[in-house]
Amino acid sequence: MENILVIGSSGQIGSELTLALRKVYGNNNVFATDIRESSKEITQSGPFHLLDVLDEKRLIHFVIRYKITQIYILAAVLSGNAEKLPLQAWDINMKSLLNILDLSREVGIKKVFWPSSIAVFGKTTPKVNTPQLTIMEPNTVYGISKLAGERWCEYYNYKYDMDIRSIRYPGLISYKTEAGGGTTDYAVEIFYDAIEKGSYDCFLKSDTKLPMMFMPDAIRGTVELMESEKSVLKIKSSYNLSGISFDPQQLSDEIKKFIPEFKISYNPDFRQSIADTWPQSIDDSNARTDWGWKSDYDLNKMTSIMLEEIKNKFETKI
Ligand code: AKB
Repeated sequence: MENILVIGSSGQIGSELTLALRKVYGNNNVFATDIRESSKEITQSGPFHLLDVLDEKRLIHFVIRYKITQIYILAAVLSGNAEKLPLQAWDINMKSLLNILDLSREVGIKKVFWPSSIAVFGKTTPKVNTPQLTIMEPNTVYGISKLAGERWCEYYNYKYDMDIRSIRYPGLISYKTEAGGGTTDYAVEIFYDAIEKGSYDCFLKSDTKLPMMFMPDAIRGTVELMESEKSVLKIKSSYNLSGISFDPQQLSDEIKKFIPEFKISYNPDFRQSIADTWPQSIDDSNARTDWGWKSDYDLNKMTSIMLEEIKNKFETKI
């Protein structure tokens, strides 16, 4: 039997991944934790505990008490926020991972999942169809912490023969929990403003093309990676994963197909210089070959679901 610990169940990924894991492993076997309260869907469908990943003593006590066998560590400070408080962000992003890696080695956790990001790439990386293995000189604190994290994951995998798995997520687009502090967040905010105000003032330039992914793809990809046989997984650091690539103008044009009067304006801020260092599209052939990854959602399908679901959200609030 598996007992799964999810750290960061209130965040954008955690709020959906926890529910998906409960479907696979059973509600009572997936322990949701965060430093803040999670949604009712999570707290009412299975165990939820307030837990700080930086509190090593409580963490180890928790893992032993609930006989945890797998850990998903999703707590992180994202790219935009990390630039505001670089040293704190580095501290949180690295300490949380290292606490889990070392605890997992000590108590013999079977599998660990840790999210990396397209932020591991930088200005000197080829921008189009960015390969799995390429120049990696990230120019943001978040990117530096993710690249260092990948190296630590690979190190623990080889040195201690552990099973730590990871994905370099593109910008994630979802409607259940809003993103917070990232550079790709515009692609979530735009849907809320399109419905609420009929317009959006974008903090990136119109032609800033970035790799993105609809959350259902990201969740399925994560579960599929974690369910794969260890022997097929050749990448021991983190897998490139590709969904949809688009720029703000293309997203706005797609929204206009559903809301013809929608208007977009552009007012780039500090996040533009972060986005300028990231790839435009990702080559995920290693993930396709090793564990059969394939994305399901294109721009049109994602836009139509996002608009529908966010409209429902506003209507049920009224
Ligand atoms: C961010 O924008 O910081 C994140 C990411 C691409 O990892 N969404």
